[in-house]
Amino acid sequence: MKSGYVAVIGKANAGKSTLINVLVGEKVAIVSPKPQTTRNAILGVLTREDYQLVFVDTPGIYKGKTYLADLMTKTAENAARDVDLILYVHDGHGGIHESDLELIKKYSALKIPMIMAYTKIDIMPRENIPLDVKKLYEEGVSCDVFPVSARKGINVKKLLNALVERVPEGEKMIDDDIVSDKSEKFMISEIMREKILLKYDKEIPHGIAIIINTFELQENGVYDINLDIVCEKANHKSILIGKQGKAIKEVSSFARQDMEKFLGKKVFLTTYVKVKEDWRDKPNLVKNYGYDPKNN
Ligand SMILES: Nc1nc2c(ncn2[C@@H]2O[C@H](COP(=O)(O)OP(=O)(O)OP(=O)(O)O)[C@@H](O)[C@H]2O)c(=O)[nH]1
Ligand SMILES: [Mg+2]
Repeated sequence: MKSGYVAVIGKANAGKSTLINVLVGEKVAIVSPKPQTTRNAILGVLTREDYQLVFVDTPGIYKGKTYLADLMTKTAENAARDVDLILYVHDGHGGIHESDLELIKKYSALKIPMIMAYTKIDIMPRENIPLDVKKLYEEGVSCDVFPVSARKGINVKKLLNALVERVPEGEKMIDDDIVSDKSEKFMISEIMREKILLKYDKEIPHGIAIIINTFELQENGVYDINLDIVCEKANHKSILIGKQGKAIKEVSSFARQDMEKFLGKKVFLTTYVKVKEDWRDKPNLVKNYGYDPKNN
């Protein structure tokens, strides 16, 4: 059979996680319109009779100013080292900039086979696609470029076939029924973070960490989940909570519904908002909150 690791690399917000979720056929990574949604390297596994692709979702490349942002960039760079193939994701509707070409060249220099997904074609003028692809080739991009839309499922199958073709012959690496390397508890904390990314603006969601205190299936079949939402400034806490707790109630309710869907069980969710001044710049806190440079 064909089998291999595929690192999914690209700028922040390019559409990497959305594409992986579509390729794998299950939601293994959260998605939001804000850059820096993904913080860890997350495996998404697609197993069929004759192939197994293990996708490594990575934090988008983004020039951040915090220790956590640097760590995320390192996570992405490290993920691209020991893989069989790189799937470079480019946001087609965002145009082609010098910074895109630089990044593409940087990853091409690793001498690992590469394929490019030129994504979000559903929200751009069709006539720009061949012009952009031509421009990429003229600028020295040598890998195959696949225009796709993850949201509308356009050309995703074609891209998948190409990925399978490019990975080596090998053994199955991961059991059939496993789609992600992350625990249910991890996914629960990510669902909470996703809802915060969707609801709040500016720096607030980027300064959030989720700590799960309790994650327990009770005898009555209801999950008891108790978590802390850690933010980095006192004024962020009051915005998170909102007038008479309205904002936090709303976002917790959205999160609970999604958690119930994910777990297939009722959830009793309790959330607390806490402040840890500038935790994103404090390596020990960053580590405590699950972003360990060694395991990332
Ligand atoms: N119209 C359209 N939107 C898309 C498509 N793919 C992703 N998006 C949107 O683009 C935004 C970013 O998507 P993500 O999948 O979170 O992007 P990412 O590259 O994983 O981002 P980071 O984790 O922050 O690096 C979200 O709002 C998605 O819904 C697509 O094919 N078409
Ligand atoms: Mg992502």
